Amino acid sequence: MIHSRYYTELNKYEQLIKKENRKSEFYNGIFDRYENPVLTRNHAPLIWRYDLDAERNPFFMERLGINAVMNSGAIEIEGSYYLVVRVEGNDRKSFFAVAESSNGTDGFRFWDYPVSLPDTCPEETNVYDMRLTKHEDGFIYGVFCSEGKDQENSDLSAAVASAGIVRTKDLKTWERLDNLTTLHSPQQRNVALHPEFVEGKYAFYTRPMDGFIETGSGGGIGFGLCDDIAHAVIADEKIISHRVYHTLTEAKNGAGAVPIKGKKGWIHIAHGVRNTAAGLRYVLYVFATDLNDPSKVIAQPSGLFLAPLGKERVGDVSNVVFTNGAIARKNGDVYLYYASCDTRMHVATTTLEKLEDYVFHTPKDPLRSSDCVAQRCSLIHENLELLEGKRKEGVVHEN
Ligand code: M1P
Repeated sequence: MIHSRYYTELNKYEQLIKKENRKSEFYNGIFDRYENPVLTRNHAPLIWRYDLDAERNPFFMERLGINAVMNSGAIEIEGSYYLVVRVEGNDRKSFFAVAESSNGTDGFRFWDYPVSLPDTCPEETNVYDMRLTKHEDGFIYGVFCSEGKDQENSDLSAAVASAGIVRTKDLKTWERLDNLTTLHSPQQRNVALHPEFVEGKYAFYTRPMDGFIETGSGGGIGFGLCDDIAHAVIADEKIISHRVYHTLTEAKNGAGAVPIKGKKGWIHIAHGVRNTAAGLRYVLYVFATDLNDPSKVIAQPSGLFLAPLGKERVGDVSNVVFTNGAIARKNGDVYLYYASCDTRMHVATTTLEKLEDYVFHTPKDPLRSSDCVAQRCSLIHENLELLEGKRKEGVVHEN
């Protein structure tokens, strides 16, 4: 018999899924934020968490709880919005699950079963943060972090991260390919596959790291080519977005959503990390690369694009926003999916036109306070002149 409490919880669950999500009051002209997260751990279906049988579960307890839903790959297929979500169980292991919405901003509902990845790596303890690439070869690729214990290090927390690769056509059946090998980098995380061939090869954004947490000599977001996606080996990585002293990328950075093809360049929405007395702070930043040479940065606006705000600032790993998925629609709308604090998923919406305006017209970071003041004073001066001109004309407010 099904436990009677199930129906109460189901009612709450359905109310949550059906809750409309509206644009919030937040304004910066660049993107819109939304009032509610698009996914929380409460969006995990009841059948994932409870044993519904009243005899086996007389107190209707969660048997397999879900702790968080976060860092999701994103893709549009035939007008529907899909997130391949990193779901973290109460046991701290992550897995992937598909959540689907008809409008991209609310109504996300998980499919009944999570993704069952082919279990080809016995050393793999945890998987997370899948970037989805609709590649011109016809497949949808998922590149994710495959993590296992560092067997050569007696420190219990020592781990090794590498990039796992899967491909699918329907998000249901997944073929696992070899993990990526990078000849000059011992560890990799935040790897994403570029959607087009470059010089006839598969092109990856990488993040070379010496260790599991610290990137060490890994200088930033890398770029490398490989011939065979089924046995991907990158011999050379070129750093394209560097870590820079006293900027938001000082501690580390990493590729985020798979780059979006604009009119003037590839738009990259990445994350940058700085260290603070309160721990690491993760924000998003944007840069553009050349349409013909995606390894060449052609624009790099100053500063952060999106930072944790208000309720977004608190969670399992506070002061973090992280993206690994965006959807750019044919009509120019862009849906950026980001997680806050490794806890929940949000959406921000904008357009490709606005993103390009942002990336190509936001001033560069002058890198020194004195130059930043001069940069700001120049903006203030121009604005005051404009306002003064209008005042002389007798115009107080313009609509
Ligand atoms: O906890 C914040 C993020 O930390 C890692 O990102 P990075 O490799 O750049 O430090 C990732 O594990 C990511 O999942 C997590 O959100």
